[in-house]
Amino acid sequence: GRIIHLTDYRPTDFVLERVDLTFELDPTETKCTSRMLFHRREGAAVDAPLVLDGDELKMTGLLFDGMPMEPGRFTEDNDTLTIRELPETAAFEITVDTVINPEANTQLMGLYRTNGIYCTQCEAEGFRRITYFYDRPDVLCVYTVNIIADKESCPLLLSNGNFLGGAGYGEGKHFAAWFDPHPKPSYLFALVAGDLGVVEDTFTTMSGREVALKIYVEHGKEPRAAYAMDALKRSMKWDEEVFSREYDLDIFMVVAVSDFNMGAMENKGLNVFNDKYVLADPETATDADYANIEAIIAHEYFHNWTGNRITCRDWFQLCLKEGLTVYRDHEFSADQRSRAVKRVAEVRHLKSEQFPEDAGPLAHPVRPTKYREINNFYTTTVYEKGAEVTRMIATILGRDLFKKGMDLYFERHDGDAATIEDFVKCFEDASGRDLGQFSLWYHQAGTPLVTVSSAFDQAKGTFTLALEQMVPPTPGQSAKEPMHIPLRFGLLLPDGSEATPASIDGVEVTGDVLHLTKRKQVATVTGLDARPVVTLNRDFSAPINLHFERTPADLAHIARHDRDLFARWQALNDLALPNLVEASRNARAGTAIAVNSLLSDTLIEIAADETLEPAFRAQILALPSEADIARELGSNNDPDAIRAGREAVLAFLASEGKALFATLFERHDGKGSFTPDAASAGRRALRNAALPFLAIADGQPARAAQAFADSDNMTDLSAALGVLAHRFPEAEETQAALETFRARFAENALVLDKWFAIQATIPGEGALGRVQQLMQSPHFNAANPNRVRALVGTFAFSNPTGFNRLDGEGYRFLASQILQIDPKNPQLAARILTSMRSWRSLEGVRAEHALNALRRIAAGEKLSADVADIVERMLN
Ligand code: HT7
Ligand code: ZN
Repeated sequence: GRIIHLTDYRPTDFVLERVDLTFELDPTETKCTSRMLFHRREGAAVDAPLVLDGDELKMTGLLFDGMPMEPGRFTEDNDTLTIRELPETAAFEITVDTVINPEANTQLMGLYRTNGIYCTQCEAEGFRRITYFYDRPDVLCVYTVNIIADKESCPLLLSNGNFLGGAGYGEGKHFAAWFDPHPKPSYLFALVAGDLGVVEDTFTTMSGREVALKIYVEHGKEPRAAYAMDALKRSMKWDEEVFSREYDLDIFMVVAVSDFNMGAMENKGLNVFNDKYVLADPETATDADYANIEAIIAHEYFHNWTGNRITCRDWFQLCLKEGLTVYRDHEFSADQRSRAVKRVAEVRHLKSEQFPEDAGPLAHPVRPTKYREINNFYTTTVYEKGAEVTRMIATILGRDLFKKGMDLYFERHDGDAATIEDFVKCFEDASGRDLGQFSLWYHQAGTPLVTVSSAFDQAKGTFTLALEQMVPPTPGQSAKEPMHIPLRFGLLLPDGSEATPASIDGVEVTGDVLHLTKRKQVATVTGLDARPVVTLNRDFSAPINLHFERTPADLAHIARHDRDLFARWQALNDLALPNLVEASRNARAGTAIAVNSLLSDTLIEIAADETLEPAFRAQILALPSEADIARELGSNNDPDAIRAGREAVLAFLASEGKALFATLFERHDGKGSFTPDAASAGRRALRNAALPFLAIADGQPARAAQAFADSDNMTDLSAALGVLAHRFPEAEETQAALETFRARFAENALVLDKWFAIQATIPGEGALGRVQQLMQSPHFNAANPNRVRALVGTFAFSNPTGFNRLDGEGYRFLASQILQIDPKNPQLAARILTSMRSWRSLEGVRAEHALNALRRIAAGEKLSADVADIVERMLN
């Protein structure tokens, strides 16, 4: 494929005023008629042709102002339809007829069928698989959609906007018409037709308009959509209260489908969801599932303003809608739950997903400048780092000026296809602050490293903090400029209270934010009686790596006393990580492993602290993962040694804290009526964080088996099954529990995905054989993306020792899977392949095997652009 550059952007030669679409649905021969009204853009060349996008289309008719187009006036090639000799100024109508085979569409882009339901996915470039069109985000127009289909199999006919009307249509058929008054780009188009159940409610907006809310799910699953509906209403209310955003149609619909490439899609007024992010009840969904549903329902709803009303000029601006909308859904969840616990979870996710991306061959700026396949840029960098960049604007400006900037953005750009520059300008204009240097966060890839040292002069009462920043080189960017890094900080005194210094010089400080802007800076703090302990990057105010040599005693002090709960978690993490790294080195060298007693004491003390919320204490007990340790080690990694070192530390903690873990496990017994709220979820989380330690201390599966038998909700049940499977894979109890679970949930695809994922993450050499065996199971379905992700994806992403086998079999297995998935669903194949993005940080033998596997993929015949792009970047 061709490389697309940001600098090549130019507007279309023609303006599309409106489009009328008519679909006659059929499983294998759907007819689509598109009538488009165009006029030549002012300033466009008088002989410029109209060039429309297409992908694998079969065109059966082409009209110009209602008359068949003469063959000499148009050309069709692989991906374009070009029409010449068009009017200089007058408006004209082009009608295109196409025939589509939804049944054969395994890519799940464009119009496809899933469980008998017709459904579309148009972002980023799926609309061109339906008809020839200006399939780009800066072409906005109003849509009328007519849908004709078999009445019996498709009682439900949905599209964007407001319902105009419907009627019978010949024998056994009917039709429905929809009109969306809000101009939109083609990627927000949606059509759904089929036979589904519905959950209905209403929402009265801030100006008193009543909006009909409908969530469509498979018949019989309606009760499982209640939580999603509740989350939707809370999202609508929150967006009014916090961002002053009101919904703008008479109806808002959500449809859940079981075959979907991503989480969900924000089509105007008609969101389409992976059913995993809609369906929940206590028996089948975990607390994590509930939290995800809440976040994703909110995310897609929030797109109505950040994405739909204000959209992107081109796909390079993807973070304009995604980074901002993730920031908004993070804030929503923080308000609905515990802010600190939510922040810990966000940072854990950022560090485990985005930091490795930014440190490897797939690193790219939040706003890239070139791409080969846009589907590969729906990345954690665009989404999660993009959200962190938005958060930093809020941190630098403060709450009120941030709100003023957002208000200005909505006012100034409503109805626009905007850019990141437009967005940043709103905050500059609202605050008067220059964000020029700050904007480097959008343009420079790589996680900045901030190195800090400190000194205290008792005689003078001054404290100095020397800060140095470095942004590592990334593909295509070798030299970097210093960034504007906002660091929330505090100075803790020996009694845990906070010092108020007389002055701070050398670095700009606003409130509790220190603005690092140069490569090297020294902050001098005066007026201190005692040496303070510096707490830095509170709330993870900047997405950086921080190297700050601090004693375990100082870290324990922060972990015990900081008023920022997040900083307390971070300090304990910073105390644990070097210990785990050291343990891994010892395990590799065959030398003795020791655990710092300050680590075990502080960890046990905080986990026992009843004044702290259980969810936070559960986060404290979840030590840095094997992947976290690998990242800290950086290179020449041996996943087996990392695991062995971490296991030794866990064993020590399990024995030291056994009494506490037993208390936590028993006290927070999950029995009783289940509610999915954050406080109840926190109690379950703490209990389930204690269980693995107990299993280690017990050395046998009885307690976990009992927990499995006693569980009355999916959170506890799957946690107990996970402990059994991961700690005692060969035990009879485990085999029995796996079979009980399978038999009980054999008809529930989403729960079976958990069964597959738990087994895919059983550590050690035997994992691959188990995964291969599971692929032979009658429950495995290679055509369902959720199932493939649950088994193959989870194995490659989340089983370091199983996947990174020394003999390279894990990589060879993945290569053959990628080559098999790619012809059917390139997006899915490309995404799973990114599990190998850190292959260069493996030790030599494994790295060599990984390289060979990647080469095998690269040599594959007829690779999709998606996979070719990823594999080539990983090899470069
Ligand atoms: N905006 C949505 C992105 C999306 C998508 C992209 C490529 C291929 C399939 C897709 N499904 C959904 C999701 C979101 O961020 O809200
Ligand atoms: Zn989004």
